[in-house]
Amino acid sequence: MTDISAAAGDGAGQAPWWRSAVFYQVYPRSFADSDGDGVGDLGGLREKLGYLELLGVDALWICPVMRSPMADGGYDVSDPRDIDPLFGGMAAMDAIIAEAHDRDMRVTMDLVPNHTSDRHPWFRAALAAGPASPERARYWFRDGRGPDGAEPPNNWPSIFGGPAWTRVIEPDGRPGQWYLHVFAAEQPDLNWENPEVAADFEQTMRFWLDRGVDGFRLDVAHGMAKPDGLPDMAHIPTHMLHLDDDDPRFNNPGVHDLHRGIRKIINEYPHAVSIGEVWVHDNTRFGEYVRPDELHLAFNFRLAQTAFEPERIREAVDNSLRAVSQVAASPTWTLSNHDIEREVTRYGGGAVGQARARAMILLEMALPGAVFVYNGAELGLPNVDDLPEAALRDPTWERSGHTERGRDGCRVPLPWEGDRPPFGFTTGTPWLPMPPQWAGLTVEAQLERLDSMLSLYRMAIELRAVRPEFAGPGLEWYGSPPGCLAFRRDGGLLCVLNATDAPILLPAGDVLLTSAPLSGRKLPANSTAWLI
Ligand code: TEU
Repeated sequence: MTDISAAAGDGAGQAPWWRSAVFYQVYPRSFADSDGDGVGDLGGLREKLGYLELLGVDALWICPVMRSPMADGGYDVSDPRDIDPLFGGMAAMDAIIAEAHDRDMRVTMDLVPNHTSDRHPWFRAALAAGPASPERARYWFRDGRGPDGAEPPNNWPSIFGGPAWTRVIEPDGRPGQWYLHVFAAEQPDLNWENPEVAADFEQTMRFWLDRGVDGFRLDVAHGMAKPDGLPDMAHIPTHMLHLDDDDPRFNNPGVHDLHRGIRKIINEYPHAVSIGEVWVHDNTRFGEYVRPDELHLAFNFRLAQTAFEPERIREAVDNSLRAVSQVAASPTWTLSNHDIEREVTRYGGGAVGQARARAMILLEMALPGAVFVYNGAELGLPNVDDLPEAALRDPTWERSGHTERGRDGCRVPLPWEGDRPPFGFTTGTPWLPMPPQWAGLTVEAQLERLDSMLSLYRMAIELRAVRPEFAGPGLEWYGSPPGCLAFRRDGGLLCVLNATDAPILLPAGDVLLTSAPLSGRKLPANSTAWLI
């Protein structure tokens, strides 16, 4: 393997590379297109690795690129050990691994253990084999309720809307059993109680680790175990984002044994990291996922769910630190991803949204732990909320009966250069339309401007990597005026955020970086300063 795998950082006393890494999340469909079909691909990513090196990120997290019919943007996998031709096939992935490593960047892949595509050979075989077959035992097939089995086996809704069950036509041509899909009908849930499922996942992990990847983001890591008897839900959530911790579809205790099994395998690859997508509110339950023999890291979404209000931000930070400190794990920070409205929009949009997103990225980069940057955040892209209905691709749109537009608004392709769509993203027609107003947000427009979002990200990432003031796992809150926040890192960095609508006087110290220009020693509204 290349030398960066050798320098794994797991030797005696050395912190593992991922503990305070900046990960860059690539949503491949939307990053860069190399073949003109309008959908981003690994060839496009390869051409932009120099850009990511310039940005200064330590690692990539590449959303699913395995073979898929693309019913959910690749989260419906029909062959987990091959790269979809849409993304350039296996050769393109091998090139990414090699060239990213040459540039000292780690490569992590998104794996989808909770479900497969309905076109996966296992699911096709399950349909053909009929009830009570070993083929069906890899999924959750059940008879329906009601006299003729015409009602779903329980009342669970799918996260994307509609019931979480679909009835199949049996080999004899009659309507028969139902299968469980917590997400789209094209994503049948796997039954992890079946040892074949774990064995196959082991093969998948080894396949990629042996090819040189540095770890995985595990999709729906909190959903892989199902409760005994698949009981009805007590409360049906009205919106897919408002899930509570007692939702029987997620966070069942059996999930921890599954993560222990996964960790045992990953431990054979000491440089590799496992990062779980874990949606759970309670700290103790969150901490359970990152115990020493489970996941290395888990996404904590508190900050991404927090308004631009100092008390709430402080609570979110404290909460995330507490959740991991109970089990001596590392915190993770994220402001957005491919499922969440972009932060510029969340913080109010326009100039205020931009200013606050700038302030928040400095706050986030000042925190101890790993940081995840979603592609396009470094350009200050807003959500695109006016996509024409005909353009929407998220399965949520159809499944919700056109009541929820879904997540396409945060997945619009990245603008690279030029003054009109498709801004160098593709030579063809982008899979989602790109707003003409993004001319000022292209990489080209921002690269040379010191006051751009892109330059702020570059400076913040570099300072975070090289300055000793960012050392240490802890932080201490400082007294600060109402509407402000201030904390000091063990290494001495002081981070001050001004969320009031007026300038504040900075405390003593040398200014390392600010998210907005100072006037004298005054930090403007909606901005953050780093002092040493
Ligand atoms: O998301 C799992 C998940 O729980 C989210 O779907 C979330 O509740 C929803 O997106 C509302 O924001 C993961 C992936 O991140 C997502 O893109 C996939 O669609 C989903 O799994 C199914 O694989």
